[in-house]
Amino acid sequence: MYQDKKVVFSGVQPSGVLTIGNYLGAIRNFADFSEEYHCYYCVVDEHAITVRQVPADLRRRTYETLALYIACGLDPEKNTLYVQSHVSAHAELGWILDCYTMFGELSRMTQFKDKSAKNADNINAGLFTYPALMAADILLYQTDLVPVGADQKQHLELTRDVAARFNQVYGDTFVVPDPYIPKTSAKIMSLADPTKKMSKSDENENAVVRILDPRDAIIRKFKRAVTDSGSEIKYAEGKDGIMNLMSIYSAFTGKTMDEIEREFDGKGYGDFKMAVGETCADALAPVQAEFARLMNDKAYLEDVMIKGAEAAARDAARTMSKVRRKIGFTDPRRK
Ligand code: AQP
Repeated sequence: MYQDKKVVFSGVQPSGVLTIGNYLGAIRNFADFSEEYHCYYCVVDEHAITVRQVPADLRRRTYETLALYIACGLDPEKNTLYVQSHVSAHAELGWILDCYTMFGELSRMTQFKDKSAKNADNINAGLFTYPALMAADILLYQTDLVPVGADQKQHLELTRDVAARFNQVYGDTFVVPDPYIPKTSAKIMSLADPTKKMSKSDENENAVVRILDPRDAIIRKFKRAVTDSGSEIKYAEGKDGIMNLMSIYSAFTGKTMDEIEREFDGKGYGDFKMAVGETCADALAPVQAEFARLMNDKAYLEDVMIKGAEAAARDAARTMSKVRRKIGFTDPRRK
């Protein structure tokens, strides 16, 4: 779509207060692309309603997620920051792609299986077709690269399959995007059960460290993190809890696992957990300060939302026009 630059798209659901999983696996990396790519970063509220949300909370978290984008270094002048439901083309292309996504493919999605197990009283059609809407989000902007955590890899593969299928039937329509998954922090695990992904909607507050948690809460949660009964700080099988803490420490400090093992040689889990907690709290402090400032300026956030949605809608319209024509929808206004 942009001859001068390649395109990056990513999104975060305003389905809870974001965790260090969302931060290290996704948002922290977004700003790295701002100079070289044309970037769209979306607050995906339409995805969030696949799980029941309290309307007032959803509204507040939408503002919070946008403010966090900016607090994490995304300059609205250099990135298109907007809210998914403000650009109707997402839902429109989502429906169309529903018709090019197979029941069998959607049935194999592990996120659907996990989320339907967690929300057994609300296994709605949107939860099932979520990946087709995600494909629409990405393909609307002719995206080349999608920075996401490892949990989204399967959805990205489906997006690629849907794009290739559509292109095969109608000729080149969509760019087939590649995922960008960070090496060190692609999957931050729960502090209460290190075999499970850390998730913002987890009901156990001790399992998640949130970007906005106060310093003492961050340190307390790391102190309580579940580890094995050993005492050595080692990146080794059977030590899921320690491996997770080492990944978090490595992501914040840039140190390798070998360096971390040497740094804590002869020290116990208590010292290590304290160091991880303090490092994490130090790293998040400037983000929290900037977030607080932005949340006091609702008019600015709304201005960003409006301008972002206008720009995104303009760009999305180009893809929509192509798609509509190719699949055979009539357009009597087009001369
Ligand atoms: N634990 C994680 N480690 C690394 N990356 C993660 N991401 C999420 N959890 C981790 C990445 O964060 C981005 C935004 O995620 P999302 O809001 O679209 O939804 P999600 O993947 O379902 O995240 P959560 O926190 O688990 O939300 P809920 O609890 O609402 O389902 C994505 O790039 C994701 O990979």
